[in-house]
Amino acid sequence: MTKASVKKVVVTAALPYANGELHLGHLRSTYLPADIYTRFRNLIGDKAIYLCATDEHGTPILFKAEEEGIKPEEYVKIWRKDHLADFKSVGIHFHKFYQTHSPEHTELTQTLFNKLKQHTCMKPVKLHWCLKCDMSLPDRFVIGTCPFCNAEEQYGDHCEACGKVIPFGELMNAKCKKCGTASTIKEAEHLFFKLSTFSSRLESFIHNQLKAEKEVKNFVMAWIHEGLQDWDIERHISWGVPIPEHKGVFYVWFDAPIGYMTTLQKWCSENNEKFEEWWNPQSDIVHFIGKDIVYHHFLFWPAMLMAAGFNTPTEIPVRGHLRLEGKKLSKSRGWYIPLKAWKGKKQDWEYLRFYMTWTTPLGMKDTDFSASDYVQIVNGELVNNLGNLLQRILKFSENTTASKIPESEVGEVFNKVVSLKKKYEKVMLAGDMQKGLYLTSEAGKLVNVYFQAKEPWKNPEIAPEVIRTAASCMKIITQMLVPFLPSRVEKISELLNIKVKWEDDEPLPVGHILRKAKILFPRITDDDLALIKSIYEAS
Ligand code: B3M
Ligand code: ZN
Repeated sequence: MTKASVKKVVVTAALPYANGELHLGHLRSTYLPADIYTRFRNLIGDKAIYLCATDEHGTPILFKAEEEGIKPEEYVKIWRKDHLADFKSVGIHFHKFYQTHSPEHTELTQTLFNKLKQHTCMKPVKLHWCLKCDMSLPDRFVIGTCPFCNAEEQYGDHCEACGKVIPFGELMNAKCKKCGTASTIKEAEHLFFKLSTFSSRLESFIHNQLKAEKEVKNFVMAWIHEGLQDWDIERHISWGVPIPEHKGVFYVWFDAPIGYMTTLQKWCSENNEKFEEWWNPQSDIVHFIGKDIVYHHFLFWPAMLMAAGFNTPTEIPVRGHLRLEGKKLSKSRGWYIPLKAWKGKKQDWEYLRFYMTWTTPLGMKDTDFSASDYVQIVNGELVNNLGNLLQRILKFSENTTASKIPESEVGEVFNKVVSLKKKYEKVMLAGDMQKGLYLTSEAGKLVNVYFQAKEPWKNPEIAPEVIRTAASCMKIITQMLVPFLPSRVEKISELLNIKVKWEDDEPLPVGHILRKAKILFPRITDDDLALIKSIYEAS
């Protein structure tokens, strides 16, 4: 398996707002699959970088900073630090993690705007206005009923129930979020991006170019067919990227995706690389997102790129929401698992990665985190299957050949494992980490069955074949585990005394020395289960 051509791969994950705790929902839909994907692309010999940043503008942040009586600059700094520590605690490795409130980002946003200016225009808008607070009420400052689906308690810009973007002033029964006063309408003029003129280009891009799940594409196509509205990109608040030659700042969703580029530019400047060599039609540009921001990534962002003369993303993998023990997450009610709590309860972050991947399909389907399911899956599929296999191989060879790979042919099961690895490469390239993990586990099961069926402890004449075959299979399985369990893989490699090389499909050489067995995968205990449940059950 040698690589025909090395691709440059820019992997991004949706930029987390710098205004609240990260939890397992974020990890599962976005940050973990993107991390695994990047590690996989590097494993197979591509040049992949994983970029992210805090999304620091917008009204919610301004609102919360005001509530806490600190400057928004100070406020986002606190959360940026918090996010970075949280990501680290579960092995999420970014090549660069930057921020949207930065001089580079302001400059790039304004440059990009200047390039697409001819696709903007001024239009009259109706602003929600609070007479009592004497201010306009953009986005999160106003709350009311969605004009499309009648869901109540929605913010002014985006309905969480139907996923649609709500045009300015059209939220119904609107009230000031701060003081509850019914809003009045004020006429004004705002800057609009002419999204409607991109309908047919977007349609063909999504249909013919973009790699994404069919169900997501269908969803987006329906929006296009209903007719796209031009997009109000101007706000009058004191926090954001100033619009050149205008009074306002950009709507946060205009500048946020440009943060992907800002971070790439920053990484390039720190690593002696050229932006144009990474953001171009030959490279892969892959945006990992959760399903609630499909509209922004499939429509606004590609249209902005087309308008400004940049190439569009190659692929947008989307994943659904996480529930907890069958119920919707609720931060206000404490019904969620913060990343911090996982670490706080001293739970294994790689076991978490394993479980989250095992239970997360590609596509919009929502799935559940259940503590007892977690224990069952990890103890069954990882500890019993893969962990015990490693243990068994090392112990048996220690007792039989003093840990030396003996002279012998390799059993047929080795070829089967190598062919599973080939399937794995295909599904992982298609962004389906769950299937990749299933194939890895299937390989482990095959080898366990082989070991068991041969009964080498009863049949010494077969022992050399079993040792060489099983240990060689374990080498291939270790390669497949790299993206999922980066830290364990280092330890397994030490025990097998190997260096992971993806293109190496050979059995271990005769005479190779294995190390002594060590427990790398302890079982999750009932105490652990109780600790995990204590994170949310008291609430
Ligand atoms: N900050 C987070 C969200 O809506 C938002 C993503 C921006 S990605 C450019 O999930
Ligand atoms: Zn008010």
